[in-house]
Amino acid sequence: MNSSWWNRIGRAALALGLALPLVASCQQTAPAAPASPAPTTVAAAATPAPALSPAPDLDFAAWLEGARADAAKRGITPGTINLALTGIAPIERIIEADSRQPEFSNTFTRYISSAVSAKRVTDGRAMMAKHAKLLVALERQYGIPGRFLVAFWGLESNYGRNTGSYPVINALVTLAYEGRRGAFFREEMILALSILDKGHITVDEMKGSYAGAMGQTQFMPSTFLRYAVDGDRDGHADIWQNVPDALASTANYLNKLGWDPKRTWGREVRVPAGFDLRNVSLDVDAKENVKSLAQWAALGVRRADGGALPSQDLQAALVMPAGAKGPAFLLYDNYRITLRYNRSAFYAIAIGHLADRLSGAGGLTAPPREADPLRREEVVALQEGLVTLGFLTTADGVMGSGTRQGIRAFQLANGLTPDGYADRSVLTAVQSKARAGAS
Ligand SMILES: [Ca+2]
Repeated sequence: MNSSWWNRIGRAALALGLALPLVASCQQTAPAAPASPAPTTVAAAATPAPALSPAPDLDFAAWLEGARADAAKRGITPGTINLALTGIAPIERIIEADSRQPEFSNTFTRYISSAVSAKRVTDGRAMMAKHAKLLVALERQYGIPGRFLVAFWGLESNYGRNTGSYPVINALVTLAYEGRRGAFFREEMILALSILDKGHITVDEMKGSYAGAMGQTQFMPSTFLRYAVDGDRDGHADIWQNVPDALASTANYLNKLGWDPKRTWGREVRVPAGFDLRNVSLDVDAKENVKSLAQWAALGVRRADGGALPSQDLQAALVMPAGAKGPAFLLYDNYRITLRYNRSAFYAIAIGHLADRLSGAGGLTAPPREADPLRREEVVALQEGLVTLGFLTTADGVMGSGTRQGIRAFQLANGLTPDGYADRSVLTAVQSKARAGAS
């Protein structure tokens, strides 16, 4: 099930540093150390052990033996296996961060004001100028305009500044051993070992996010092996330190995913008064109600500045990520390509908007709609009300397209603005109707 529209706290959040509070807060919830004789405690305090290494764990030792055998079977050299997999232990704060559910759903306004901040625009424009020659060459070779490459670079790693400080092999070992998607991370671990084997990077330099997304492009090892390229032709694809390698790898990835070089991503638009909101797509993939630009124009949709839509033969979906009171966007195929990089509607819109800003465009014209995000328990309460009223089948705490469809059906049945947007006013309305029905 898709859950990433409102409730996203994945790679983009990591790239933006939003995971830091999680790491900080997990120190408060760390279990107390087992009682031990006073002299031992004093000795331990005098010589602090590495904070992240738990006591030796026989289960883990056995697991690691299996992983080493697997790696050998897959052709990883003994030297790499010994160097990368000797003496490591699961990293506790990764396990905690991976198992914690976000307390709040995010809002589009909060997300975009952080992802496309004034500083990120200024820095990105400086990067456009600094790497102008490289960007022209990459567009010629891969068909991706430089403003998009720099936008991905900006959101993934703040232009190479936040590439993640976790040792990638150890992080992947941790999640493979104890995480919720063990098989996935075990395979990524094997692939990361093979990147070391190929000599692209050393094990000490192979850093990334706690979930194993690596370097300035935040590629998982599988993505690296399929798409990373050696932009400056020195024999290594170094997405960690080398800007030509990182940007060429992003360009190659987008090209292989099918980016249309002749089109942009979409655009902010305005809808006329009385616009029928049943035309809005509530799906993260923006595949609901796809129409031609001519059809949208006939429904009264115009550019954000009030001008007529381009007269091109283009298919587009209309989304309103902050509901009817927020901005509206028409989204094209390259928006869906962007979702393949990171499956979040907020992320994909932010990439397109940042790219526009980098080539000189101004901010969004619709006034930002700020509202406190719903807490997880409020999302569940909203869903339970919708279930009671027959507009939803299950309450799973995840604000996905099914829940937004349920909200819109409730709004339509009750004469409310049918934008499928979850906020406290719709929560109150749903709960009040559910109580009335029960009494
Ligand atoms: Ca290189």
